[in-house]
Amino acid sequence: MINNVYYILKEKPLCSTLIKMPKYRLVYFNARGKAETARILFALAGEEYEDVRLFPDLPWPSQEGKDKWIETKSELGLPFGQVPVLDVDGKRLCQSNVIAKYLAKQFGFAGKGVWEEARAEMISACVYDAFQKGRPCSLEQDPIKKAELLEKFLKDSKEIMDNFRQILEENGGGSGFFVGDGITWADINFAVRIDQIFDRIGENADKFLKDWPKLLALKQRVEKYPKIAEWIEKRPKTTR
Ligand SMILES: N[C@@H](CCC(=O)N[C@@H](CS)C(=O)NCC(=O)O)C(=O)O
Repeated sequence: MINNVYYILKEKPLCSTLIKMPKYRLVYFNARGKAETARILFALAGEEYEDVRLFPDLPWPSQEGKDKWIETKSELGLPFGQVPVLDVDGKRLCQSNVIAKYLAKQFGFAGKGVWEEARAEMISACVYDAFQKGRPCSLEQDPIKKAELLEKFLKDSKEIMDNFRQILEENGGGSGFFVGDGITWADINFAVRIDQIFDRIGENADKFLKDWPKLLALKQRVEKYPKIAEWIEKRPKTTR
């Protein structure tokens, strides 16, 4: 029954060699949203996983989609009733940043040592907070209130971008990454989540970032990693 609502993007037999590889399954809606950082980490690491997308044929947001979600979610075994959920050999994790950090540690993109790991986590938490601020605007239906919320979000975001710029520049001048000397899940989170929220509010993240050229260059650096670029090219095209 549950399998009928799943869209399995890739269904390949997992490693059958002598080394037992963990079997990963990532469950989310048919959107980039809070699952995309994890998907990019899988792409960057070249790791197999099942990209499970719930109700790909139902429009979202719609009453039909919401009804189907309420009807189905109790059957999915979600630890706290929300997605994304990562299933690792039948054990489950929720919370997008926890999932991303777990995968980053598994695949070597969490930062080197305790301090870099903590900095990457700090930046990811700030990315989450910064872009959650766009949600009221993205959900508002009244055009006048929406315009007011958009103005406030863009104004608040300018201050936050200055903070991100400063943190980036503190790390060797700002032409590398947020933490250490290589890409971490913090850079990926920044690049992914800014696109996602700006798309949701009908704005363009790259256009907005023109006033912070080093942040724009960081985003483009992340997107140009060959394995990431390949995933961006082939992933399902979704509006959010
Ligand atoms: N803090 C959580 C929030 C998860 C969340 O809000 N998930 C939404 C989808 S983006 C959800 O499951 N909504 C359906 C529901 O709450 O019933 C995270 O980062 O994973």
